[in-house]
Amino acid sequence: MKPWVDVYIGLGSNLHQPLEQAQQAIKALSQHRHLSNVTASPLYSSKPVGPQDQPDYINGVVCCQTQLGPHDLLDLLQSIEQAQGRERKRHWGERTLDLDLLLYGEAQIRTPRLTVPHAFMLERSFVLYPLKDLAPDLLLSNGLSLSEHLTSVPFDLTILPIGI
Ligand code: A4P
Ligand code: MG
Repeated sequence: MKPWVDVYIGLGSNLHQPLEQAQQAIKALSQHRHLSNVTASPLYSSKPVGPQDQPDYINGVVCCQTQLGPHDLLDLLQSIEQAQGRERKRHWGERTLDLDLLLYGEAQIRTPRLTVPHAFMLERSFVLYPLKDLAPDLLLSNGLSLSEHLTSVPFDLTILPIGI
């Protein structure tokens, strides 16, 4: 039997009814037979990082367990992006749905298709604050706990009311 691994997935959307896109992605992850104990953070609205002439984003983080290997999990995430009409216009630009593999257990992965921990996660409030909602004591790759690291990351998000 393969071991179950705790994984964290970042969600982002700023096109075609982003809130519905995020909720639909959470539903797809929750119902997937290869994922268990799927838990979603609250959702947040955030100002775009990167080009500023694009709509605000909806962001959140999902935690779950899987026996899939990291590349099979990436395939699964990309298939959900495709199913929701994956549309990307430019690098760091607007997109229908972005599912990033943030953490795969404690693995450090660097292949042509996959960098884990996600390359920019330590700099991004829209990843770190929803991650803290799920796992405040998480130990980060810089040796700090998530809560310690967040003392130097300004909170610049708007939390959306629970239940939407
Ligand atoms: N890839 C490598 N590592 C990973 C990983 N850990 N998770 C590869 C997922 N994919 C990973 O992805 C390109 C390739 O990265 C994939 O095929 C996979 O093999 P992509 O999402 O199609 O690429 P992209 O659009 O060029 O950008 P990238 O670099 O993924 O963008 P980011 O870093 O995801 O940033 N502002 C706010 N407020 N909220 C956001 O969510 N998102 C972005 C996009 C920019 N600004 C934002 C937000
Ligand atoms: Mg991405």
